[in-house]
Amino acid sequence: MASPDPVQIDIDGPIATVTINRPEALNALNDAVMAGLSAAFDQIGSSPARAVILTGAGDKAFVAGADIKEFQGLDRPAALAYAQRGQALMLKIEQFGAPVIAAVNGYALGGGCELALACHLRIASQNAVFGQPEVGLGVIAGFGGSQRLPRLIGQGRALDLLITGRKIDAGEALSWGLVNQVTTPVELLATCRKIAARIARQAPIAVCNTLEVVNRGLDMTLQEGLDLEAERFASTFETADMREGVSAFIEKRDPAFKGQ
Ligand code: DAK
Repeated sequence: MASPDPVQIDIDGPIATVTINRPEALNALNDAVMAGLSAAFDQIGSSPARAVILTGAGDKAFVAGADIKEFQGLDRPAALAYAQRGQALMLKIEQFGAPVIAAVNGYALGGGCELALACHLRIASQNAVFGQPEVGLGVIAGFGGSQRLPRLIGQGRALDLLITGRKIDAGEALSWGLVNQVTTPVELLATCRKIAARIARQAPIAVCNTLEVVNRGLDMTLQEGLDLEAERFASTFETADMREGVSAFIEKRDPAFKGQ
């Protein structure tokens, strides 16, 4: 019997849902899942989807980390290649042309927390658990956690997770700004769909430019970031969507954006 796809994609109008489907291993990121995720974002990139929801199958885990069983036997060059491959996947998600919402439905540990960090918004269910327990395995975060976590929640809180390996619950994650919102497990996907639908009603080029300016701006001086913002602001004046948005406001109607 063929094994089920490790990553499932469902595209429903403007909203794509990507589900990591390895619940028996708490959706740990093995080779097949990482390749499946990369292919999923390629496929969605050439679809009309305007927002993506990323979640894990089952009710226990978003992703419980990189697959620890695949670490055995890795030597230093192989570990470097492994980290670079994981980092490339996280960058692909972070630089995706439409917002990606992590629907965190349980454990988000190690590479799973890093995957959530690469997404643009994080919505957690009350049973979500976050942590970077790598130091307890004798390794360090290798998929961008040491860089994205301090950028998001500050150096002190990031180091608290990264060097103690302790886990925090959804409430603490919310109070730290690690997640945007907490819901009941039952309401998690519906909440994410509502947010995705709202994003999908906005002008897609403007949303995409905003993601780029915010993400790239974090690595720039203030002046460089302002220059990039001004350039992208000006470029939206060449879009049909900008003319539609302004006309709709003046005519007191909802805009119909085409992504052009
Ligand atoms: N990898 C592989 N299998 C995993 C897994 C993981 N990360 N997490 C869970 N599983 C598997 C378990 O082995 C078990 O499989 P069987 O024994 O049934 O075959 C199944 O999922 C169910 O797990 P448990 O029986 O343990 O379930 P519990 O409810 O009792 O416990 C738990 C849940 C999440 C507390 C526990 O499973 C756990 O502690 N899991 C490991 C969490 C963890 O340490 N995650 C961080 C992984 S390290 C790098 C690149 C990347 C990274 C580091 C370096 N470089 C190359 C430099 C990233 C590292 C990580 O992500």
